[in-house]
Amino acid sequence: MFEVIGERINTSRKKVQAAVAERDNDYIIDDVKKQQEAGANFIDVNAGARIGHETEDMKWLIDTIQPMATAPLCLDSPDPAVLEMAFQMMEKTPMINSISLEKDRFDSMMPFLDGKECKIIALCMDDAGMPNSSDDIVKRAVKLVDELGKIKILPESVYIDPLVQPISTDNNKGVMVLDAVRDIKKEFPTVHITGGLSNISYGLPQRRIINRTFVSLMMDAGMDSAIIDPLDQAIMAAIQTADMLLGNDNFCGDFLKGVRAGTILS
Ligand code: THG
Repeated sequence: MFEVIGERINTSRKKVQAAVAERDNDYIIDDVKKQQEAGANFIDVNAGARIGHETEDMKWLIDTIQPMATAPLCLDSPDPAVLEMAFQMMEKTPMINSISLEKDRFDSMMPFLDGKECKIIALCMDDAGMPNSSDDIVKRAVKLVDELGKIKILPESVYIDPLVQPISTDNNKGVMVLDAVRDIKKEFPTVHITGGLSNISYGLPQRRIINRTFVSLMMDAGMDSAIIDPLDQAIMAAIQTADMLLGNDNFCGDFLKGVRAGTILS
């Protein structure tokens, strides 16, 4: 089953930032409900945008969301200390977003993850920066899966984020990540592939058609999860349709259910 990580609870979004600053529980609760109703399997929570307030904002968001959410949370921060604090508050097994091969981050994440039950997003990023080739992405993914295996985090709990880059800067960036995803799935059939998609269309007009065409291609390559806005009905319909076309929808049942519910339109 394709897993949708709902991205809306992120203080880089102006309305969420205002709601967090005002401690407006109702706004946050209502948004999470909408994401769940639209099919979010995880709720991403990112409090990184109010500089100097991340720890207290994250704590408040978790206190607000955790009692009402039916979906598990995806704790989103580059700061291992924030992730550790957030993890300690969890009542259900969360997803942690993220670890990478950047030395400082890697060295503080590994001891904290050791022995924990969680799903983990692993970014194909290291101290040299973003990957420059398909091989670069694959090598980093292999290293991440191997290292996480040493602390007993199995491939089926690992969500590799190959880091999608803008096609507007280099027309090879689409094929580069698609090829990498195929190779990673060949090496580790049970590992998950996730990530944000909207970077692909950065710098171009009509971004949503690019994003939803790209997600269909990524799904053929092996992507089985994405960090997206589940209230974007067109991308959700593209995902459901691609899932059916890839043979993952028995008797086209979910597709037909979506059509009857009015969420899948041509
Ligand atoms: N990989 C992983 N985690 C991630 C990302 C990723 N977490 C953060 C981000 N990328 C995904 N989340 C969001 C959340 C909100 C928006 C985009 C990505 C968003 N952006 C508006 C825009 O781009 O137009 C601006 C928002 C506003 O100002 O309201 O909404 O890649 N592992």
